[in-house]
Amino acid sequence: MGPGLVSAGSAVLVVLLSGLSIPLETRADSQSGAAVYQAHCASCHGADRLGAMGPALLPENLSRVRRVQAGTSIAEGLPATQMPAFGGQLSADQIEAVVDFIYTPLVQTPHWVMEQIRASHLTHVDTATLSDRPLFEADPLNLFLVVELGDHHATVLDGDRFEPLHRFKTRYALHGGPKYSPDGRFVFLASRDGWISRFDLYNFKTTHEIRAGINTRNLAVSADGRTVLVGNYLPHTLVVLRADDLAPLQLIPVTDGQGASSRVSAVYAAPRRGSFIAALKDLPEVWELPYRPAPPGPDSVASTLPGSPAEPADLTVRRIALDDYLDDFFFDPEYRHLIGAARNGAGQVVDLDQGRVVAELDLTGLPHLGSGITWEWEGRQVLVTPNLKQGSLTVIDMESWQVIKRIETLGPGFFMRSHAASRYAWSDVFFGPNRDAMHVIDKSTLEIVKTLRPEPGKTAAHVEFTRDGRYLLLSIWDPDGAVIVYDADTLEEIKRLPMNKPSGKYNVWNKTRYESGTSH
Ligand code: DHE
Repeated sequence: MGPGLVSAGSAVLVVLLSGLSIPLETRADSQSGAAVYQAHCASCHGADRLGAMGPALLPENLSRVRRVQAGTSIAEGLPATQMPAFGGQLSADQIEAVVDFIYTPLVQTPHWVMEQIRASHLTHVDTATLSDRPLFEADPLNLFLVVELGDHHATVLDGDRFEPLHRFKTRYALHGGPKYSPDGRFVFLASRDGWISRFDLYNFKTTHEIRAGINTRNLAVSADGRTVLVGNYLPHTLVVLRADDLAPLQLIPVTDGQGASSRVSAVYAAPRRGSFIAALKDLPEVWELPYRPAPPGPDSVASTLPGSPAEPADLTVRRIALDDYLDDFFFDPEYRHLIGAARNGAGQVVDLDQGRVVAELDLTGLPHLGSGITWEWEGRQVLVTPNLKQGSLTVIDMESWQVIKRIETLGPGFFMRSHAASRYAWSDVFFGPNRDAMHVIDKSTLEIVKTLRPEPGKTAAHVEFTRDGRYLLLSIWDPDGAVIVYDADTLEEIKRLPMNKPSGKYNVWNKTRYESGTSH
């Protein structure tokens, strides 16, 4: 559900947001800023400034952005985001006015407390009536969920026959990878406006929903399948939910204990540590939140520990101090190291056991570590990451943390993918004139061996492999788009399925098994 403007045109705007009622009284000197905002910014950032497709624009969420930088971003756009340049349409005075406006506090600080979270909880079906076997003929572990951003739907795809099995409406503007329960039956989806949905893939039904925040980043599911953790931009909170029915269990304010609070950059499950990791945007800290003792070995990654208590326990926070902020990050396969980068490109390696920074990384531009993948190269493990600002991929030795190679590409990229069974890695060119190109990299030579242009003029992005790694799906990121199936070895096109701006695609097996070639 998107935020709705109920009354506009006066100095006091009132917004109703499924339970949120916020007077948006603005100071007289920001009136023209308010008008410019409504005309040019509201469609993405929300009429209420609480975020929609774009992030919330409030002083508490702009603490790291100087006013002059905000003005530059409005005039020139912001690299690696959907933020366009308005310099051609707005005068310098108008830009200044809108900057004033977004730095003006709302009369009432928006809050979304436990009582409101609890009141938003929805049960859509009586789960006792649901089948515990799939109601379709297909391998349930080789399904794909394809998010179609164009009309806010998701398609469930049979990963063997490449046929759609079901299509359903999602909340407005899903963002971040949906996360599966360890058995692959349930998928958890997060929308930018805070709604968390639990969808049953065996029965094709949304079972429960809850609004965990006003402007949400993403969610993570614990490896034992019992707990969901949600990270928010607004308010500055983490929300713990019971995975069985999304009942809210705990609300954790994200503060340093001395008056400063922070947006959450992202949350992840670190299965072998038995914990969640939360990266913070406005505090130079990373938080670890253990939910149970770490399981004994790699095979127990997706299992429930015998003797686990019936209710997930309260999470406690272990704080790890950093040298810099973490805007984007990546884990090594053992979840021992966290490799993080700030938006200025500085990279640091945090040893999560020791709780300290152990290496600096020679990164430039804006590395997109969240889309990095690992593979073995000449007897060592390498991390390869696209760059949101530069036309290159960075190959990093994961023992020495030295950069081995920068692979030149046709432009900045967003997503990378491979599979243990494939000799190739795929990397898109998401930005610029070559955004219709997709590079194929030979993992043994670290060279681009082929550049495909699946639909000239339309963005080609985001690849995901089938469970066995023999085929892969690629998005044509356009309302009149498609998911294209390729043979991972011959690189030949196999099939084209029309879709409405398909963004990410998520294979149940690869996600629940933490396949090294995909994001987690
Ligand atoms: Fe994303 C994942 C952050 C803009 C599409 N994006 C993520 C994750 C983070 C992140 C931290 C990992 C969470 C997860 O998967 O659980 N994204 C950011 C930003 O900071 C940024 C640059 C600005 C913002 O608006 O928040 C940003 N992202 C975008 C887009 O503009 C994209 C292209 C379109 C959209 O949906 O808004 C986009 N992001 C995605 C997708 C994933 C994602 C498809 C999941 C990738 C995956 O394969 O797992």
